[in-house]
Amino acid sequence: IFGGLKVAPGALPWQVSLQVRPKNSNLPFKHICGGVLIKSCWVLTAGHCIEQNKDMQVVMGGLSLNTEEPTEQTIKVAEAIVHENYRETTAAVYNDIALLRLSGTDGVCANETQFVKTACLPDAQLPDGMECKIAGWGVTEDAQYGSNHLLDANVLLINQEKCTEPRVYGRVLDNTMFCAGYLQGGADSCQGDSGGPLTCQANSTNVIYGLVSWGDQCGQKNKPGVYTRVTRFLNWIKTKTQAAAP
Ligand code: 4AZ
Repeated sequence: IFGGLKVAPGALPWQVSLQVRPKNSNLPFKHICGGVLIKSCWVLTAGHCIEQNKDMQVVMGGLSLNTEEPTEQTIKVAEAIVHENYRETTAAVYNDIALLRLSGTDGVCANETQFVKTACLPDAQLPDGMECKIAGWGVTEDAQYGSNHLLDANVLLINQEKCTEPRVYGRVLDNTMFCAGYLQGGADSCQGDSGGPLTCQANSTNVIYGLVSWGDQCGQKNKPGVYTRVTRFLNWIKTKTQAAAP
């Protein structure tokens, strides 16, 4: 996160760290992406965060990546479901969304606490210019390998036509994505924040409106962060999370 501040305990209880290691190894798990808890056994993340032939786990309820905190819950990923139309080109990433089914029994995986809670899905489009929040352990202006402490920053929802202008991203942007941040440069998501939440307050409820997806560098003028438009995937999320239930 560029232009971020340290998150306080319990402030973003749906934020997760997605971590991987080579299959069947004893190497330490490494943070690769963010994610967001939407149900006890389901985490939403970006499609480009899924690495095949790796063991995956999620850590939730923690703020620091290099210390084990008593508030943390670590759960193995049983299955990763990448969107059927996920596609990466040199210009953009399309349908950049995936679901992680967590391991557990009888539909209980994450336990709800003050530090671990699900986020709501959005039910409507939100207005341009609205202030929303991004968070993650990714690259900052001072830390090129990422931040040990969870950071967050406020960003503004950017008009789709504005973000499709040639000087911004042009026509590679489609309706499964939206831009947020500042066209003059400033607060932004960056590498390692991918898959993490962009949350907005709608009717005094936090909704997971976007997932960190891509962008041309970080914090640069006319190159705001691009987010997966979660409202376009509500049916997909519903279908997949219901189909695999016991
Ligand atoms: C990345 O490399 C990445 N500024 C993520 C987000 C942004 C740029 C790059 C947005 O994963």
